[in-house]
Amino acid sequence: MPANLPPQYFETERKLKTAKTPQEKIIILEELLSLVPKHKGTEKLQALLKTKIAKLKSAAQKKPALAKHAPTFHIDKAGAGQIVLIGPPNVGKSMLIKSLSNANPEIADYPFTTRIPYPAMMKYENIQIQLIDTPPITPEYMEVWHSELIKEADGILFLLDLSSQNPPDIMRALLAKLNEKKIELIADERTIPSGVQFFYKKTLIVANKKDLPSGEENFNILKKVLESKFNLIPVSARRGDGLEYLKKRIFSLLHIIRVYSKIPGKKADLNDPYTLKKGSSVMTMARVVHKDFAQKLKYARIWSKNKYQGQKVNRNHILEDEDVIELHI
Ligand SMILES: Nc1nc2c(ncn2[C@@H]2O[C@H](COP(=O)(O)OP(=O)(O)OP(=O)(O)O)[C@@H](O)[C@H]2O)c(=O)[nH]1
Ligand SMILES: [Mg+2]
Repeated sequence: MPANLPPQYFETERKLKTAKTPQEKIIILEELLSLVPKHKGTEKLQALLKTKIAKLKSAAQKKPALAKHAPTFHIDKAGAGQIVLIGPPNVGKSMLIKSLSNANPEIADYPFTTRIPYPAMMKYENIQIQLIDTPPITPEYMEVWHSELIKEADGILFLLDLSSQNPPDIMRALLAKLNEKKIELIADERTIPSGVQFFYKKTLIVANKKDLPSGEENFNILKKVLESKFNLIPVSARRGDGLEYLKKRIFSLLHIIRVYSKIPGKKADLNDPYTLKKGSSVMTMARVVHKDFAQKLKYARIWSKNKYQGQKVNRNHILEDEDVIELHI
């Protein structure tokens, strides 16, 4: 019986030749398997594809965690914080980076377009936040450097594709994969549990491709399943929906505040904030401005959006976002 393979099968088969990692090959072979019409004439081909997938999967699992010459991709932090974008293949991670920054990463409609991490800077009001595009993660395989990158990040954006088959299942599988690497993603407002068992990482779920048919409907389904654990933000990286709101949420994910230093008698430079951890005091700011200031600090004057207009505060006063501070020594 003839196999009658669809033309799409042969197009996908061509991609197999350029696939470099076992992970890429598995995805392409699984795609091929889904394209094969299921009847007697294709039984041999189906079996062949399944064997190839099984072999690659078991080889990937046997691979030692740290190969002798494993590549490393540490990226130095820049700007007010470092956010790492992760997710399954083809969900639009690179397109989101492109839409949020001036970077120009490769974007394509096939999986594994991104092969190495790629840093970019996103402007948020008067600060810059570093975003890192990464290759996709699959339940089968994840590079050691990939988990290291996640462990070092100040926050995670986990992207899902609203037009894909079953985002909650994909997500569950990837969360389990991350757990294997001792990483636990948690909602941004949750307190980090004590104990050293896991690297807890504050995470926002970004549900992309809202512009595609049923995007909104699929988002509501996804939200119902995941909202007890995570905050979800619907966006279209391509059309731009939700991106301004996403930027605000990325800023809050970092748990930082911006404070401006002011010299007596002069205006503060509102384009040049110091970024400090939420909960920082006047003393922390003094230390960042200059170590002499910290030692000699007597008091500070504070101006804030709604509350203060030059009142004196002591060194333990807790600062809020956009406070203006005059340090007196
Ligand atoms: N309709 C629609 N398509 C999108 C959107 N974002 C990305 N895409 C498309 O989805 C495909 C994958 O986009 P990429 O940005 O390369 O996805 P990725 O997650 O970086 O993929 P990998 O690097 O392979 O993991 C491309 O064809 C994009 O044009 C979106 O918001 N809407
Ligand atoms: Mg990419």
